[in-house]
Amino acid sequence: MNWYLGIDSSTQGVKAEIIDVDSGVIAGSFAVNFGSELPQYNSPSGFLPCGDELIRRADPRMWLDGLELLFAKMQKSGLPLGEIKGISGSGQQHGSVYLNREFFDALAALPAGKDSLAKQLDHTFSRRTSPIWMDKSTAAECAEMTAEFGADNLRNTTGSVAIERFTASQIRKFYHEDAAGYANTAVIHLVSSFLCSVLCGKSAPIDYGDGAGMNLLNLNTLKWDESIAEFIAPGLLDKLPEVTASSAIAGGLSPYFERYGFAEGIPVAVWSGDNPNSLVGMGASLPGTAVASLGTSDTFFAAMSQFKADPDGYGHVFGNPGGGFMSLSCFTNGSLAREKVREMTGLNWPEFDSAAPRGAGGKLLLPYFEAESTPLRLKSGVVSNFDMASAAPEDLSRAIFESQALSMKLHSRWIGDDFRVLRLTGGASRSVGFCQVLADVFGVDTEVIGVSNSAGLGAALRAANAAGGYRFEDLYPVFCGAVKTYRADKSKAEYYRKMLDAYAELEESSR
Ligand code: XUL
Repeated sequence: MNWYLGIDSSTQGVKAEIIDVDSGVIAGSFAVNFGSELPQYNSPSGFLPCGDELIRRADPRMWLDGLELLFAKMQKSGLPLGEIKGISGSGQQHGSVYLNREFFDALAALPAGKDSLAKQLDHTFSRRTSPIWMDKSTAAECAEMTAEFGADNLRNTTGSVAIERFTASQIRKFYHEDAAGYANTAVIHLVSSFLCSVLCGKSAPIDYGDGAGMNLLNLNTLKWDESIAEFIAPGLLDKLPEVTASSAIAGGLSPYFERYGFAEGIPVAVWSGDNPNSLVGMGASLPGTAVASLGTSDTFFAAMSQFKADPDGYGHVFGNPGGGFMSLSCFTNGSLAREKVREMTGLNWPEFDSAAPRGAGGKLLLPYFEAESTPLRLKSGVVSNFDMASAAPEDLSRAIFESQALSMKLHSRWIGDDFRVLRLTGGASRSVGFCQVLADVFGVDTEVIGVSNSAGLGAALRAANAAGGYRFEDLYPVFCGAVKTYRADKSKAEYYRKMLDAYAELEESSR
C-alpha cells in the first residue's frame, strides 16, 4: 500500500487526508475543531478573544494538542497507519512561533518523555502566544518598513508591500514590546515549520511557499534578505530557520509518533502554507490553470513561472510548491457581499442564483460592505452606477456576480492571462449563476473541483511527490478531477471587455 498523509493546521482546526496512490482514493479524512474539542484553550474561533479587534493571537500548545487528538482519532479508526510512507503538511500562513534555546534539546528528547507534546515543549516558548494571519495590529511597524525601504522596493524584493499580517512586522512589534522576550528567542518558526519540526524531532526549514508570506524572503535570490531582517530586529537572521524548496525532505518521523501506530523514520517533507498547498490540491501548480476560492472572502491564485510583483501593490507572490511562483489576491467582500445583496432582494439562494441571467446588463457595484483589501479601501462603503434600492432582484443578482468577477479579472491582470482554465472551490462554487458569469467574464472554461480540503489534499500530494517520487502531472487527473464544467460563452466577450473598462472607471472614481 502506498499511502501518504497530508495534515492541514488551519485557523479553526486541524485536518488530515490520507491518500492511497495505488487505488487513487482518499483512504481516510479526519478533523479536530479547536473551539469545540479543546475548550480549555478558550478559543472558540481558533484564536484568543481580545478586546482589541486588531489583535489576533493563538496559544501554540493548542496546535500541538490538536495534532495529537487528530492522531488519536486516526489510530482509533483502525486504519493501518503503519502503511503511511510519507507525511507533509499545511499551516495557516504568516503566524509565528517563538522558541528559546531549550527547544532543540526538548525536540530530541520527545520520544523518551511520557507527557504530551504540549507539556514537553511548554517551557520552550519564549512568547506564550502566537500572532496569526488575522492580526492587523502592526500598522506602525509596516509604516516604518515602508519609510525605510519604500513600497516598490519591498514589493519587488519580497513579493508584497509591508502587510500587517505578514511575519516581519509582527516580529518587529514583538521586539519593540518585549525586547527581553525577543533576546530570549533562539528561533522563530512559522506555524508550518513549527509543526514540521515537532514531527521530525529537530528544527525544520521554512519552504519558499510559506517563507514568501513573511516580507523577509528575497524572491530574486530565494534567500532571507539580510538588510530587511537586520532592520526588523537585531540578530533576526540568526533566529530564522533555513529556507528551502517545498520538495525537500525535512527529516524522518520522530519515534515519539510510534505511539500512534506510525512507522518510525518515514520521510517528512517540509510543510508549506495553506495557499501554496491549495494550489497543489486544486491541481493547479502547473502553469495554465488559475483558481478562485469562493468563501467568506474570495481568493484568486495561479502559478507563475517568473517572479513579478503586482504593480498596484495589492497582490502577493509566494513560492509555488511545484516550482516557480504563485500569485495570490484576497478579496475581502466575497460571500459576505453576495449574501448582503441577496438579503436586499428578499430571495432565497436558489432563486437569487438563478435570477442573474434575466437581469439587465450594464449595472455595476463596488461591493465594499466591509473595508476591502483588493483594491485597498480602509473604510467600508458600497458604490454603484445604478439605484440599488429600487433595482429589480434579477438586476441586483446579475450586478453583484458580474461586478465581483470583473474585479477579480481586473486585479489579476498583472499575472498575465495565459491560463486556459479557471478552477473553482469553496461554498459559492455551488452557485450556478456565479460560476457561469465567471466563465464568461474570464472567457475560459471554468471547472468546479470536488475537493473540500484542498490544503490537506495538497499536502498529501506533496508528500507523495517528495517522499514517493510521484509526479504532480500523474497525480492530478486521479485526485483533482473536475466535477462540473462551465463553458465560456464567447459571444459575450465584447460586452465584458467594455464592462471591464466601466468597472475600472467606477473603481477609479471611488478612490
Ligand atoms: C493569505 C492569508 C490567509 C491565511 C489563511 O495571505 O492570510 O489565506 O493563509 O489561513
